[in-house]
Amino acid sequence: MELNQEQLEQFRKDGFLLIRGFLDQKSCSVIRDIAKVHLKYAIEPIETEYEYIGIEKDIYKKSVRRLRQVYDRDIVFKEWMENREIRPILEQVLDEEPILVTAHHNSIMTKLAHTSTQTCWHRDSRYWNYSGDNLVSVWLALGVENSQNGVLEFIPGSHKMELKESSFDEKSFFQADIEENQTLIEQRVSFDLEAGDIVLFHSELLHRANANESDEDKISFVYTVKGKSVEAIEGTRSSKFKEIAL
Ligand SMILES: O=C(O)CCC(=O)C(=O)O
Repeated sequence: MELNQEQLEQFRKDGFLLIRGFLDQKSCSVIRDIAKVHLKYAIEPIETEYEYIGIEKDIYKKSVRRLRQVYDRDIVFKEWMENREIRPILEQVLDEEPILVTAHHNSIMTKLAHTSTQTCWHRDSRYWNYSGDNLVSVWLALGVENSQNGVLEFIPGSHKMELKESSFDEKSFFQADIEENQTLIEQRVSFDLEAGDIVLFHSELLHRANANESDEDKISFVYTVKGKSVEAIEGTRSSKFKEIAL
């Protein structure tokens, strides 16, 4: 499959692109079922809500925010990350050979019912260390995602914006409660997703998500690819995990 010119231009302009119904329902449910087992037993490596927000509450200590390092957990996860159908698309958006990064994302990302917290506005580059910013993440919905259960929200075009340091807090979150950021935040967009929909988004794109206010867990898959010319900076977390040429 390849993107048409309009889709490619949209990705370049907005920094994200939604592709509906990319993965079939059967494959989604196989991935989801395996993910649920890993979530049920909180199989390491994981990130808990506590590790993300730092609030010392038992529910957050027990609540898995994401399963990390999923590439090596199960052949089914690996196969999705090495899916051949998506490769021409990745090559188009990166405009060079795609390399799978396992240091970042490489996750089953959740918003578990009743115990999740919001994800604040950020650029993924806040904790990534590369020689350039030609990195794109692939988000796969494994069920319904909407504003009630914490669907992703994006600020179109923010991947190209030069933003002031004062717009971010000490953890490099784009501050939602200061006047100077409101005009941009008002431009946010989101779209309801169904299992099998994918969203491609640029590493510099501002995005966030609400906590899950529904009674069902939200489970998604996210992995990242970089252009071949982009290099992980030595001595950082970004350089400590393998990369796979697709
Ligand atoms: O919480 C989410 O659903 C999104 C997570 C995210 O954007 C991230 O961890 O970089």
